[in-house]
Amino acid sequence: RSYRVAVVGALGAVGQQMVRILERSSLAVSSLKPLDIEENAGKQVSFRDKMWTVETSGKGKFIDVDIALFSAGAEASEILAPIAVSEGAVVIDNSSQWRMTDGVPLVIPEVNPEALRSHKGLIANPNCSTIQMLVALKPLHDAFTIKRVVVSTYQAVSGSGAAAIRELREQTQAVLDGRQAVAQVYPHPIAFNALPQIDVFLENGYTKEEMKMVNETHKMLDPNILVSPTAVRIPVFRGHSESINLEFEKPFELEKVFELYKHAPGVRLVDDPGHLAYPLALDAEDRYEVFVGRLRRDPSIENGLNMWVVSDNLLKGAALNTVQIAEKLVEMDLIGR
Ligand code: 11C
Repeated sequence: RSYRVAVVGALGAVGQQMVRILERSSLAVSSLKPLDIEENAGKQVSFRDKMWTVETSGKGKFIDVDIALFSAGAEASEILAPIAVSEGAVVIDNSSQWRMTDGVPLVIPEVNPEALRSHKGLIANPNCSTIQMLVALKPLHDAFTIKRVVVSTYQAVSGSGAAAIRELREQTQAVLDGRQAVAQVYPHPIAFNALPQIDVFLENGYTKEEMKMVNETHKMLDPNILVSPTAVRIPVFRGHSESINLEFEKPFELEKVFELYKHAPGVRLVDDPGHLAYPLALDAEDRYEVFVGRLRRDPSIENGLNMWVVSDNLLKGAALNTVQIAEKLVEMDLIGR
């Protein structure tokens, strides 16, 4: 069987990656329908040696679609995802709109694929910083039971989309030229800076990005894990890095952690301090894996571990995980019609 696939937001930073990842995947795609905002209608998208014309998204556009990959933002998704589902498509949504809604599976294929079985047409793709953290945490939680996570993120500007990528480039050039850096996307200059704010502040003093890491971890991995997050934007174009401190319930051997990571799905271990080898954002670009390294026992508590985790936020953090969910749905025979 082959599938008719739509990509909503096909010309955005993540949407373009979705088309590329889909092109490389083994999914049998009989047609691609790129959908985007009105001003992009009529543009062409190349997919598997053919050009496909961009149309505006809206009512009636999903009647001939089996799988719709959404990356058009939460507002668009709120309106369009229910329309697509009612027209018979299975929607995999990359926005934050539906992630915490009861009855909507939130899925990382390496972590909780079984949650897909209960889907009712809509599946949510998690936040990028949560995805890479949980791919790294899952094998350790299974082995030693994680009690508490303290995580600090170092996030790339591409997480905020194409305008933020331009902003970092322009501000960097301005500073090097001795001109004033103009901030538009972020509330402060991002060039040569580190901003301890990602997304808006909530009443509890945490940002929305930080609370996504808490809530999504509880929904996908274990509601009993305590999560203490700080999310920081840094002047890197692509690839989120995370410093993660774990406290386990059970005692553990460091060698066992290395052993687990040698075989963990979706993980690539890069940990050779003798040769100055550890995960780097620059090395993660355009790669599918979650890179794990700097593994070391936390000397300040009994069963503690420190680590450094890096992944391409546009791929495993977004487009790749979405396509992998589609592949999993097909593998598990969960796409009806
Ligand atoms: C960032 N994590 O890097 C965000 C981007 O909830 O899908 C993704 C926002 C989301 O800014």
